[in-house]
Amino acid sequence: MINAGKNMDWWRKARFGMFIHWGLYSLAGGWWEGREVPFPSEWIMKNGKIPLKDYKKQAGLFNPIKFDAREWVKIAKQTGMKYIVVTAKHHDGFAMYHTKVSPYNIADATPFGRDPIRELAEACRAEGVVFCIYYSQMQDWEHPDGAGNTWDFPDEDKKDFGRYIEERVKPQLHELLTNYGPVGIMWFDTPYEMPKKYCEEIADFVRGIQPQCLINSRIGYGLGDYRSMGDNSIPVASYPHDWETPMTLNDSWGFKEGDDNWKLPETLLRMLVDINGNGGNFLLNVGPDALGVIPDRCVKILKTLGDWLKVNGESIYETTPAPDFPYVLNWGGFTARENRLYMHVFQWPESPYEILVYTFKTKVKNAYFLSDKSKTPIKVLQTYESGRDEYRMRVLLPEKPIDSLDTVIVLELE
Ligand code: FHN
Repeated sequence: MINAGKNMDWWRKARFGMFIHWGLYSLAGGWWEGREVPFPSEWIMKNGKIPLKDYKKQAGLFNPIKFDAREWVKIAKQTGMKYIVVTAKHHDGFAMYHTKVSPYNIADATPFGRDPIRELAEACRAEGVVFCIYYSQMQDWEHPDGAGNTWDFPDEDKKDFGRYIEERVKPQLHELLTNYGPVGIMWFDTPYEMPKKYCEEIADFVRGIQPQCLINSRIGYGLGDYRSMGDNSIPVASYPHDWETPMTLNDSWGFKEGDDNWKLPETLLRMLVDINGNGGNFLLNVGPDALGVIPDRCVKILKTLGDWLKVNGESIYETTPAPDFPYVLNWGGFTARENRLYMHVFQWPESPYEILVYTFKTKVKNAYFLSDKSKTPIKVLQTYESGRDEYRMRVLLPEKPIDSLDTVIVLELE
């Protein structure tokens, strides 16, 4: 990516963040006039071709009285997430903050009347979590010149995309970058066929106001600081630039009534390790409901991850891919930090309870379970293979795993 290196330090150390999709669509929850509109819920307006005048009426009913920014940030923190990316404006064009650019915003158009983005920014600062903003720069289904709304504004010839950028995007970005303190990432989305000129202008505009603010690759044309992989997609090998995988916890990004396809904690943990082990960050999404509550089931899953990270976080944060380790491993994977390699064992071996590891160029001087404070040594039998100039090791394990999710073994290298 373009600016790789610049300001990436905090991001590279973080490894795990929370994505939050929350907007007017959370009220409909994927259903319109008694009919389920196909996934995902934040696309309900477009997928259901809902006329803007009808969709807008939801604002009068949107009153998330249970919203508590501190609570959300605490959930993220207890899960071990180091940054939060929250939707300030998604494709529907409704601003979830108090913008003066348009009355179509949560503070002016709803009975709630508050500015959740401000409250979240403050809560993040208080809790030491990096505050980041999602902004849909191309699609805006409310602005007549924005992209995507072909049912209310069918006449493409009448659209002036440049006017939308000047009237809506830049003034809103200006507000978001000047009224809410330092922003860790300005997270853009779906640039599709957006002309390069506007992408460059927006990137320069953001950097002109907050030079330290990172921009993800969905700004388009390789102008970002790091690569956002496709939604829910994890590359199978390490990638030569900084990258991040955005992932849903169930199937929808926004809250969807009846979407119970929750991923299991063990699945998510394996994803976290696979992503970190290949040098990426994991941005895991939650979709709070219309009252402002992160669903219970979701909180429970996150708590399991958080409990594991409290014990094993050393093997995740600030890690890099393990050097010289090109093989796909069926038992789990590696992360690395300084002179330590972390073996994440998801699949415990059957008798004789040992894992064979090779291709290490350096000898292991000590091995122990990360959760074992006394660091009782684990037996590792090592043989040097001069032909291949590497060590072949047998890591001898007890019969049962120490952790039912992922047992981490530290290999301290000489
Ligand atoms: O269209 C959006 C979608 O609603 C969601 O915000 C995801 C998150 O990465 N991004 C787009 C699709 O890639």
